[in-house]
Amino acid sequence: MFSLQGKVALVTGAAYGIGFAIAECYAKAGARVVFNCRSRAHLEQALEEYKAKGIEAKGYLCDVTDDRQVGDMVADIEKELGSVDILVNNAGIIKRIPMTEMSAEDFRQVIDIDLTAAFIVSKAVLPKMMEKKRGKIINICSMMSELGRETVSAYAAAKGGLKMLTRNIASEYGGYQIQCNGIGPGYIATPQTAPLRQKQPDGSRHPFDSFILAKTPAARWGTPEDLMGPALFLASEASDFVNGQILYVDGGILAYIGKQP
Ligand code: NAP
Ligand code: GCO
Repeated sequence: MFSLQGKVALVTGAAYGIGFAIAECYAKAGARVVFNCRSRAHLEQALEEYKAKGIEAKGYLCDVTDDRQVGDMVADIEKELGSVDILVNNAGIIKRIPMTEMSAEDFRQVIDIDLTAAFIVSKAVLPKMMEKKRGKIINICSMMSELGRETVSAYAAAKGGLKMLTRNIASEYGGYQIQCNGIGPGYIATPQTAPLRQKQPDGSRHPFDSFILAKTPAARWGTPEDLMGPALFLASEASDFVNGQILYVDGGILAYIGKQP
């Protein structure tokens, strides 16, 4: 039920971090994995790292906000490996800037990568999924699909939008036996969150790091590997009647009011 044997899986932005762990897990479940990123250095290093794990991943230099580059990549995947059975819209960025100081250009860039790109890549793979009458799209959402906090207005707007794009794809294409679900990771230790965990000059924890430990019932940061099981579930036959859901993988953050004083 959890096998991905014979499936082609495209995980965007899987050069490192959460995407890399999801792609690794899919490869171990039998899928042929494809990823993309923007930096050639990241691409080459990732290819080495996949190889070191015994995974034959195919990597593309492709910016997910550019529909021409995405179209070329998807056409090439279809030619080389066959059409995409599983798409994970994982590529994302964050800009932590107070809203009153943020330029509209910065705001648009976050929306472009974290939201519009999921539309662009999904649109590129949907026609073949509709032809085959099966397919899985998994959007990597966030705590910020539900919650706000200081400095992340663009990110929260994008991830809130991505939750609704997920529900809309499920609504619009569910009849083709295509499932579109989201994963909402909690606070996961990756390069994206490294600044929030940086040690203080005196060696103590960053105040945000301590805040997250207190706010998470599991009392730890998540790891990219924590996303493997949920991502496999949503990519496999095991979730064929699950559609339009966001699975929060957050160590319990969203269930918790916070430590009493
Ligand atoms: P990360 O460590 O910063 O990795 C991001 C990946 O996306 C890299 O491979 C990056 O490679 C690629 N990327 C960025 N912009 C791209 C673009 N325009 N086109 C193609 N690739 C692009 O991030 P992460 O922490 O693993 O996060 C992965 C996803 O999970 C993101 O959507 C993030 O918002 C979400 N998320 C993260 C956390 C967390 O706590 N870490 C929690 C919830 C949700 P290049 O730089 O080479 O392009
Ligand atoms: C932040 C973090 C978050 C996480 C994640 C939470 O600055 O608050 O970077 O946004 O990355 O998305 O689920």
